[in-house]
Amino acid sequence: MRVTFREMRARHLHFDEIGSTMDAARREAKIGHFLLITAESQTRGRGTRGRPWKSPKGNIYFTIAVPRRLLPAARLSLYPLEMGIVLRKTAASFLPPANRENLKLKWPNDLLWEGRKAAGTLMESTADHLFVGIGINVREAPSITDGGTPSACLVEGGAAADCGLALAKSFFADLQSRLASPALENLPTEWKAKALWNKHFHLRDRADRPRIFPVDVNSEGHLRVRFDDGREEWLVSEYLA
Ligand code: BT5
Repeated sequence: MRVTFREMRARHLHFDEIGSTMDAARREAKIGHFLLITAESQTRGRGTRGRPWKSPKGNIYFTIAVPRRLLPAARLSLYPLEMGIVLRKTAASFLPPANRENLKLKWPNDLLWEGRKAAGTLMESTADHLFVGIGINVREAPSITDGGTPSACLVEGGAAADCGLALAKSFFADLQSRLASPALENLPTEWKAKALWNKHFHLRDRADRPRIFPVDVNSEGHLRVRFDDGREEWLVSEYLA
């Protein structure tokens, strides 16, 4: 019998401090369960490609284990964009309505407040689960000294200083209900409507950190960028700072 999203069991574990919610989620995930691990601080928070994620108290750090067998392959390719859409929408619901449009996406799923990074997403997977790890700066915007995008926190946008845990739980519920519905056919269009355009970024991991402008996102979720000399390129995975 095929088990549907709505029949899945959900579990939540909360920690004051932890190494990384990604590792806890890997330890605790059980086949067929949605799992939410939340933490108030992390001692070994990580970003993509081994980069550190500063995780002081005052913010929220969480990982969701999504049972992989419920994710059709076709949906997986656009999953990073879909995570960004859900993250932006959930976070925006914690801001006063007048400020919500200032929350934008940076490809593929960073959350920007007034152009600075307020949340980042890390995706890892095993044969049974996809792990979606999110760090949201609620009260603290740590200083960024390693060449990454400058940081922001949601309190700057009017969020309540103590909303972190509620936000993580709300994202968990929103993600489950989103995944229970079919993927939107126009997902890239939906993503593009909420992204920050008309602003340059740098390709952080390339020699001389060339400056680019994001131009478009295609049906596979790739980003087209324009260099200062007019050249254009499609990016599949790359860090924009
Ligand atoms: C990310 O990586 O943006 C993914 C971050 C995912 C963190 C969550 S927290 C819960 C779960 N458990 C974990 O251990 N990780 C996940 P990336 O795009 O590679 O960005 C990393 C870069 O962001 C760093 O090199 C810094 O430049 C910058 N950075 C570090 N801490 C930050 C913070 N708190 N706020 C904004 N930027 C930060």
